[in-house]
Amino acid sequence: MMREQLEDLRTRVLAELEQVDSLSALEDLRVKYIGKKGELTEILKGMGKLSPEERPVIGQLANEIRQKLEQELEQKKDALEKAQLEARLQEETIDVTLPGRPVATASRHPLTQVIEEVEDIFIGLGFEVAEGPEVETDYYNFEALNLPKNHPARDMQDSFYITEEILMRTHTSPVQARTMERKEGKVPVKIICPGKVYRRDDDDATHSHQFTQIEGLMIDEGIRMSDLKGILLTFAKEMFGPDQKIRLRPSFFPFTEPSVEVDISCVMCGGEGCRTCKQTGWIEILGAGMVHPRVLEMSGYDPKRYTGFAFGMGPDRIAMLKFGIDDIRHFYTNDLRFLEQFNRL
Ligand code: FA5
Repeated sequence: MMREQLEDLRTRVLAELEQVDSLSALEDLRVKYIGKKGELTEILKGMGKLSPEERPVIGQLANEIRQKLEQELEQKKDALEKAQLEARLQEETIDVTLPGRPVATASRHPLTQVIEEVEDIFIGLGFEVAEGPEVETDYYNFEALNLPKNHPARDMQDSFYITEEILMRTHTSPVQARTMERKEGKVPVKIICPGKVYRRDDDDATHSHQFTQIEGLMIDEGIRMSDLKGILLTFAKEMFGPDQKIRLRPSFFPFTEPSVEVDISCVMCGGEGCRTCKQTGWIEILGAGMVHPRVLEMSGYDPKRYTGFAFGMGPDRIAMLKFGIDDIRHFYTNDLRFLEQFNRL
């Protein structure tokens, strides 16, 4: 009786196993028939009723059947797992002949490119790069540069004030005073300082309320105006080409005496006269001069012993000339169509 039950169980399990097509169905089958509470266990509960002669025979048969079924189930499991892996590999096959998706790469902003080019030229001439804060005190932005409170020349550079004494710097010149203080009267001082500056200017094609400047400062014994001219001419030739000329026009800055505006021969027409240079053949690129004795004195340098020159240029305008850009606002509106033209891969 029990023998038939066991053999019937084996036949059924083997037949059902044929139909199983998933790992979860296989597990269900295992639990149902040979699991702890499965049908085999149920049948074996009847062992107690068997005669002592029958018991070992049936016991052995039950073990054989269990082993056989476990083996069959294991084999089926391997087969199913293999098939599943195959299917997955098939599904996830990569077609290496498909064109790749382009990787979006960032590039350096055109202004950064120009600033770095200017830095490289001056580093080649022995200058060091210095930096200073964009949120500046009235003292460094104006007073230490010989622009006392209520001085009319302050009108040339209206700013954004945070408090009465703290403002967004209007030029990079405060770094001059900061550097001289840091150097504690030692020479030589030879720095250039690039950075952002802010002015309450009306925005138009050539003016922005936030723009960049690069300050230059050189102090030592015996520095003369001809040194300034030589350095700036070298810079202009390096930046715009060997035929560049420069022109110095008298001007006024409270922190330099004498002061000049420096023009380069027009890079568009070579000095012939065109729209860009308003038919003059010249384009203004920076302000400069010999450091005012009072500025030297305020920052701890003896003006009887030391002299120096300083200049401040606008890289925005230089970049406009270099790349032929007609509106300064393009630099600050973050339009990728504009910026991507300056990718250097
Ligand atoms: C100054 O800012 C002086 N600190 C420069 C200087 C330094 C003179 C050291 C002497 C010694 P100015 O205001 O001219 O000077 O500005 C210098 C340059 O900044 C200009 O030639 C121009 O290229 C640029 N610039 C000025 N205002 C703007 C603006 N609103 N938008 C874009 N560029 C500007």
